Amino acid sequence: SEPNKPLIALLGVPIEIGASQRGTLMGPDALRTAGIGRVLDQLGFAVEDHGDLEMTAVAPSDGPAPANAKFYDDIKAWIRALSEHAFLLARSGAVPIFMGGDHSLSMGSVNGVARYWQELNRPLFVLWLDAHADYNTPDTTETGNMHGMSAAFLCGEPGLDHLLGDQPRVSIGPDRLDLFGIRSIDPLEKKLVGERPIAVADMRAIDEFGVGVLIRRVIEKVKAHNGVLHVSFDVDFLDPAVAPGVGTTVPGGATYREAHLVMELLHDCGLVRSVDIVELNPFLDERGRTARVAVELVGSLFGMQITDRRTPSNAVLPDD
Ligand code: B3U
Ligand code: MN
Ligand code: MN
Repeated sequence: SEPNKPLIALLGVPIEIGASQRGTLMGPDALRTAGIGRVLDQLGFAVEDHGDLEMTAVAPSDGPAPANAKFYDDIKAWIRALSEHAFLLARSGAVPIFMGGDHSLSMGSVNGVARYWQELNRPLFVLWLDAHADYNTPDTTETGNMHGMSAAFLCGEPGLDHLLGDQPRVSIGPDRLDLFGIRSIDPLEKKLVGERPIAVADMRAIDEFGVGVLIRRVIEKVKAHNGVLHVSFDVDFLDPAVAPGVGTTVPGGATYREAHLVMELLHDCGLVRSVDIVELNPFLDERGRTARVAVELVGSLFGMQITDRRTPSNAVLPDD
């Protein structure tokens, strides 16, 4: 790769067993077909596609599988491999983009990058763009699907304690998690989120204040702590009319324009160091629409602009 270009590392994580519906294993290839590499290349990045993470190893049975966590042993094998890979990609100086695959993969991607940033003494913040809170534990879940547990696991909630085996578990504090766009939450999950210092921008807040104000609030918090940001983008954050290719669509999601503004503001802040794109299910998509929208949003997240001038803003302009 060319030394003077910033580096983006793409890694496919074709995992589908954390979700209720099959098909997210096709997500990485759909994103490639929709041109994720080409878009980033055109934006001036050196793009390395590391292919798909392969899962051939049989999961070691170290410790009993918790009740209410479906496919625990297989997901455990994925998460361990991915966490190590994510750590190495972050250490390589690249901005990794983890292409899912269902949202259980974030247990590995975020743990791995968090391990890297911890070594550098930079706090990692996580922005969870999602219709769901994904804050279930084996004790609170109603489905047993592990894609609904990833945010809770990352905040150190108990119940999946042996998932990483010998690997360091680098929990992010719940005060460093922002749930953004949520509109579906289970009763016990809601109670647990309420007991934690988690920032929540639900759709009610988005309607009242708009995504601009709310995303700037997230960015200011990260800046105030000299932190960096991981964006975990579940495509069901988007309204089903924009993004039908998801197993768990929930009405009333982010519009096309809201989502682009979120990504543009995140780009301008210059603090995003890693990204997940999860839950894209090409089997349920309509003529590639959802994959294409996801790639367009990645474009905005990495600097695509309508004009090459700064957009007038009612807030403080980003530093030069
Ligand atoms: N909260 C439910 C539903 C769900 C969570 N994440 C998705 N669906 N995609 C659960 O299964 O935990
Ligand atoms: Mn999710
Ligand atoms: Mn979701």
